[in-house]
Order: sequence, then structure tokens, then C-alpha cells
Amino acid sequence: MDRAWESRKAWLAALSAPVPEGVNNPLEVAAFETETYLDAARTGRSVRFVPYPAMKESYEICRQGNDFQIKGGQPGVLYGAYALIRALQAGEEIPVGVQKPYYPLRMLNCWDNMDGTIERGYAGRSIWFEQGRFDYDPARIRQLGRMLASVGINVLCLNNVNVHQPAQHLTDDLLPEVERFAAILRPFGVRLMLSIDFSQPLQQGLPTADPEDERVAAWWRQRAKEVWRAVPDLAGFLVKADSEHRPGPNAYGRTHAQGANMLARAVKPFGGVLVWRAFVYNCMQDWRDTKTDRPRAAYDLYRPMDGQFDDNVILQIKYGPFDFQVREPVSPLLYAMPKTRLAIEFQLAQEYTGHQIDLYAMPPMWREIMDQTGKQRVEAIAAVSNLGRDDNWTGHPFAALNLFAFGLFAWNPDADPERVIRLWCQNTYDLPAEEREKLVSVLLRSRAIYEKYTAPLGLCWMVRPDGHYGPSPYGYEFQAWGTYNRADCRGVGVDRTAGGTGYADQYPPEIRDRYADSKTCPDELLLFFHRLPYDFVMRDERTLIQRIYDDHFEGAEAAEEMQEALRGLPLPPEDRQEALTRMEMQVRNAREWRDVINTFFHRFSGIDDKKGRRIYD
Ligand code: GCW
Repeated sequence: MDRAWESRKAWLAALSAPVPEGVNNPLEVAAFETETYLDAARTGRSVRFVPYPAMKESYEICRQGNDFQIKGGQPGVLYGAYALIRALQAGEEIPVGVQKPYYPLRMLNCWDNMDGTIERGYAGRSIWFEQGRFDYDPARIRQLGRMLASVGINVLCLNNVNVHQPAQHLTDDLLPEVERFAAILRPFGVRLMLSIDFSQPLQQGLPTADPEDERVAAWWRQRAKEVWRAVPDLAGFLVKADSEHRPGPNAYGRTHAQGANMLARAVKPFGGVLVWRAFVYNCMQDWRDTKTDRPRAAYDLYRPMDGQFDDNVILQIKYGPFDFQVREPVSPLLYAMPKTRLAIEFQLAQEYTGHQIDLYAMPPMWREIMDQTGKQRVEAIAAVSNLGRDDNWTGHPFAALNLFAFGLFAWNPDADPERVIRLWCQNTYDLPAEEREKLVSVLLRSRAIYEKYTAPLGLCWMVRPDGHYGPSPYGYEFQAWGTYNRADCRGVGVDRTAGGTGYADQYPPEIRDRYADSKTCPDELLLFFHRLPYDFVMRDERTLIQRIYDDHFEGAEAAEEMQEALRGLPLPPEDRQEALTRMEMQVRNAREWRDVINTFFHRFSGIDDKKGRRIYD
């Protein structure tokens, strides 16, 4: 077994020994972690645990000099132990008072396929699947459990929402394997969830998968019984239905509420939840059709169903109405379903955000999303995983920051992005303060920089089709995916106001009004909501075309500055090497974006850059 991953601990750098086999519950893990970290004999620090089952996931740390006390439930004490270690490691103030997670369900969605590939995975192959079966190093899964627990993530969905080989997951011979896996994660307070295929009854010999057919409902009840018999604390099922060619209730003339409720009733006796994804749109659109507007799709479909879902159904909504783009307005559906339990979905895997080659620290983006909604109206949070079998877990060593930060934001959506980024740096690298601050500053700026050199002003989708890395401004323009920028010689952007597709009307009035007026619409979303001529004058008095040129020149330049800053950092050699190699690729990518996008708009607009910088013809 290749054990090179053991020396790559992401942010758990200060925890020297692996958690041994045979630690049975969160309290034992907590005791092990604090014992090794605090090293009482050397530091004089000690910790005492006061188990208090009713506190469940919450904890309270008290301090008297060098003596700490952590009171909490299970896994609360474990979360308390990690919070203490994190704070001590960073020299931060110890969090006192009762700490309680904001979202009860904090979930990582892994898009791992049983053949060992990962959909949109940029860190190697699956850590637990290979060639149609489970294949993993238990020590690595234990380390994974520790990583997740250390930032409070409590559910792991094991398999891709696109369930390509459904029969393999729920057949009886695989259930014991699922349980063996679940058992490794249990001491870390992490429960499993499984993605299921809506049409599975068909593959098992039933003539239909119609959710209103009693035979189908009975079949699912039976399956749920078998699954929970094998894995008694399974968190639930996750479903992608009627989306991107996945089967679903629409094939039988049934609604998503009917489909979801049928499954929800099957898992209910076992305390399971049914997470239903709201990522549903017409992926066979005709580009000539300017009336259909993909961002409208989820709201149009689900809004009328508010109040129809059972109480153990959670509707999981991507943060924006498109698909994890660098810049989207927050999904209007998040404001529109007061009678439905909601989860918000993020994507740590950098599908549209640089493939874990380009730096893209997500906390600043999440701060914006959380401030808009995602907090008050939502009770669960999920993120598509960025993990893989690479020794350093996330391909780019700094991409681990996004997993770390996701856990912290899920625990406290009021988190300060800069503080979280700094905390990750302090828990990962032993850098002198000045050098550390350089890294903090690079990471903190990375999202804004990536946004600048890629698609301008909320346009989205100028990426190369399929792979989604690198520029291709017309790559999606004449395709069926509903993703158009409609650029021509007169202007660019999509009118989504009442006079256009009407998408803006899906928001509550005060938000709609802000977006619908090109004078009040935030610059970064201008072309998302408006179709504008190239000489449109923006609030800062630059023309639209000049702003596009400026952003792309500045973005590519800033990528070079980040490269310069990284060169000087005394990071551990492997991380330094990997970070610099990828940075090299990022700089190339940024220049490519700059030139392709600027040339594209120069050709259409015929307007030269005021500053006379080089734009290729
Ligand atoms: O962004 C798209 C991805 C698909 C993915 C889908 C989804 C799992 O390109 O690869 O499929 O989103 O979220 O379901």
C-alpha cells in the first residue's frame, strides 16, 4: 500500500501521530488528539472531558490557566477538541461559551464513480472505489474522518449523484462493504449518505419506476429496510432526477414532490432524510430560442411545489441559478420556498474555477452568498468534494483550504473569510508571520483575480465546453445547454429584466429592483441581467468595453504578481514545488484568457483599448 499520503496532512500538520485503529467513539478520538497535541508532560497543559450527551454536537470549553475542560455531547467533545487545538496552534483566543453548529446537516458530496474515476475530480482517482468495487486503505479513511471531524463536517455522500452503475451500490453483497466503510468514519462523528438512481426498480425487474405505483413504493420500502439494516445510522439518500438525462418522476407524468415523497416515506422509519437536488433545467435547448432562459428553470419548476414536500425531504439548491460559475446572483429559489426544508450547495471541486490548478480560495465568495441568503432560510449545507487519491488530497496543496473553510462556514456562516484563510495557513504551515501574511494575501485575492481574467461582469460560460478549463467565448453559444452570452457587434449580455426573459422578477421586489436597473445593478452582475452596448458608461465612468479590457489586463498581471509572491515563500519542498508548477500553468492560462477575451470583444466592438495595450487581431 502506497503510504506517501501519510506525510501530507492538509491542515492537520500539528497532529503528528495517526489516529490508531480501535479508537471507538468521538470521545476517545478527542482524548487521543488532545493528549498527543497538548503533550502535558512538556507543556504542563491538560484537558479534561465532561461528556454531556444532551449537548449532542455542541461543546463548551472552559479554561483555568493551563487546564482546559471540554464539556459536550458526542461528537460535540470532538469538535471542541479540534477547536481548541486549532486555536492553540494559531495562537488565537480560545473559543469560550457554548458553541453550536449553525446547520445541523453539513455534508460533503463526493462525485466518485465505482470505476475509480471522479466526475469533475482534479486530485486523482477515487480514494475508495476502483474497478467497480471498494478499494481503500483503512488508515487513509481514518485520516479522512479526522480531517472531516476537525472542521465539523458530519455527513459524507459516498457516490456520484450521476449514478452510473446503480445496481452495484445497493445490492446485498455490497451493503456489508458500505457498513465497513461507515464503521471507520463513525468514531469521527461522520455518517454516510448514498446517491440513488430513481429508476432502480426497473433494473431490478419491476415494469415501472412510477412513484405512484404501489409496487414501486413497496420496492423502495424494502430496499430502505435492507440498507438501514446493514448501515443503521445512514443519513439518507441523495437524488438527482430529471436532470441532465437522469431518470425521474416526470417520465411517468409525476411531479418532483410525488417522486421525492415516495422515497422520503421509505426512509422515514429509519430516521433518514431524502435530499432532492433542484439542479433541473432543459439541457436540450435550441439556441435560437430566446424566450427560454435556463436560470429561470428551478424557480419555475419548484416554486409552485412549496408546501408539498414531506418533512424529511430537503431540497438542495446550488448557490446560483446556473451552475457553480465564478459569479452568479444567488438563486432566487432560496428566497421562495418558506414551507420547504432547504440545503444550499457549493462546489469545492474547481470545475469552473480553475481545476485546482489556478488559485481560487472560496471564502470571500461564500461570505457574499451567505450575506445575501443561504443563512436564514436554509438549514443544511452541502459541497461537492475536491478530494482525490493524490498524496496531498486536493491536487493543489492550497486547495485543501477550501475544504477546511467549508467546514468552518458550515459551522458558522458568519465566519470572516480572512480569518478563516489565516487560520488554515497557521494550521498548515509553520511560516514566519511576515511570510504567512503574504500567503494569506495571495489566497484572499485569488478569487477576485480569477474573476478578472475570465468571463467578465457576470457573463459566465466562456469556458471551453466539456472540460471547463480555459477560454472559449463562443464555445457554448450555439449549443443546447441554455448558456448564451449573445455577443455581437452591437453589444453583449442577456436582458433578464421584465422586458427580457423576466428572470429578475423571481426575486423579492427590493432585490429585483436593484438588479433590473442597469444603474443600480452591481457591476459584477451587469451582463448577467442586462444586454448593453460596448460604449455603455459604467458607474466609474469607464465604458463597458474599457472595463472588460482593463479587467483582463489587470487580472493576468495580478496572476504574475501572485507567482512572484509565492516564489519567495519557504514552504515545505513538495508543496512549494507543486504550488509553483501549477502557478506557472495559471499564469499561462490567465494570459490566454486575457488575449482570447480581449480579441473576441475587440473584433466585435471595433473599439481600441484607450491605454494602447496589445490586443491581438
Ligand atoms: O456542473 C454540472 C457538471 C456535471 C454535474 C452536474 C450536477 C454531477 O458539469 O458534471 O454532474 O453539474 O451538479 O449534477
